[in-house]
Amino acid sequence: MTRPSLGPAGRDELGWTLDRHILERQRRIPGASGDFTGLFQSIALAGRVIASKVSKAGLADVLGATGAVNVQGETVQKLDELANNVLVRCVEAGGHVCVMASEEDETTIPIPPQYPAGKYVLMFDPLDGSSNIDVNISIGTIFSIHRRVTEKGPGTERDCLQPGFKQVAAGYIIYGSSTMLVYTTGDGVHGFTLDPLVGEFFLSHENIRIPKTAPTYSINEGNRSKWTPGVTKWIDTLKTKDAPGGKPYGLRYVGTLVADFHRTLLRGGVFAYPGDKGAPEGKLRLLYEAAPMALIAEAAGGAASTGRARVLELEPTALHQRVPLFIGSKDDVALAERFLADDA
Ligand code: AHM
Ligand code: MG
Repeated sequence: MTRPSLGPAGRDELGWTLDRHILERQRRIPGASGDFTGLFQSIALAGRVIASKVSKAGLADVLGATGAVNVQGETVQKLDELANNVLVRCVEAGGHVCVMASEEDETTIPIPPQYPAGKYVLMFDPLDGSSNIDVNISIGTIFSIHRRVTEKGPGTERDCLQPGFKQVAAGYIIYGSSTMLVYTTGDGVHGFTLDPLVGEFFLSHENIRIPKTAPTYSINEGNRSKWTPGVTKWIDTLKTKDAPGGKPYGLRYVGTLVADFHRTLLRGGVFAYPGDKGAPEGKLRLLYEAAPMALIAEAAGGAASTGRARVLELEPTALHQRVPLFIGSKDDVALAERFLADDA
């Protein structure tokens, strides 16, 4: 039987699966052990399981709260807990990671002693956008992968508290009108769409580049009374013809970081969750929200800032540390930084 020849990129009509994409990259690294590929496969499996639960959420008694409150003081939704458990279970036995950390767990998540400790560290927000779960609006999973810094044995918090530029890879899965996994290892950002019938992620968005600027801003305007003068002046300017391009910017805000970031990545513009008078450190968490998105933004040609500093250079001091975030098109983030300099 003859097989059709492969296309210019070495692909045929079967498409390019996530597994194959990662494997091809692994082969380019001399001496690669396959650990990273294995870890990625576990994360993708967790993503497929969570996507399947999310898509049936209204039918499967997984909506609503568990009655618990997490370390952040937020109500834990049943799907938060389910996604957290799925990720831990999918990854812990693989021997690829030495420790994990999650938005839902106060301390690091150890690897059970019956499994080998691997060389990577995985941190995640299992279900981002909790407030949108029960109303059928896009939610997501965010993940960040580091190499361990401790020598051997069980991983520790020290393995987690590394600056973002040291991430080996970062990505997110968006459970939207379709499920997509977007990731970077620092050189290029690639998006894969889940074919739910085949149960596989296929490459759909190769080498995503974020536009240099675009007329969209994304911020919770309800917090305006608490904003600093710099943030207020910046947003007010974006709404007038003094905005870049000479026309007012449009507003888009979902309230799920993964969804707001995904749109910003593909279309350009800027997403912001600033610090304010009540909470100068903002709302979003550095290690498993801001830093992974920052790695993706920069790898796509965009930028991520606290308003004063590059997110990827921050030295974390605590697992659940929060950080102000301005992320998206390079020129739009730079403009925010210029306005925020007034707050100094
Ligand atoms: P979560 O991880 O508990 O869902 O909280 C983080 C979410 C982000 O997804 C989103 O950008 C932000 O909180 C929205 O906050 P707000 O409702 O204050 O606008
Ligand atoms: Mg979150």
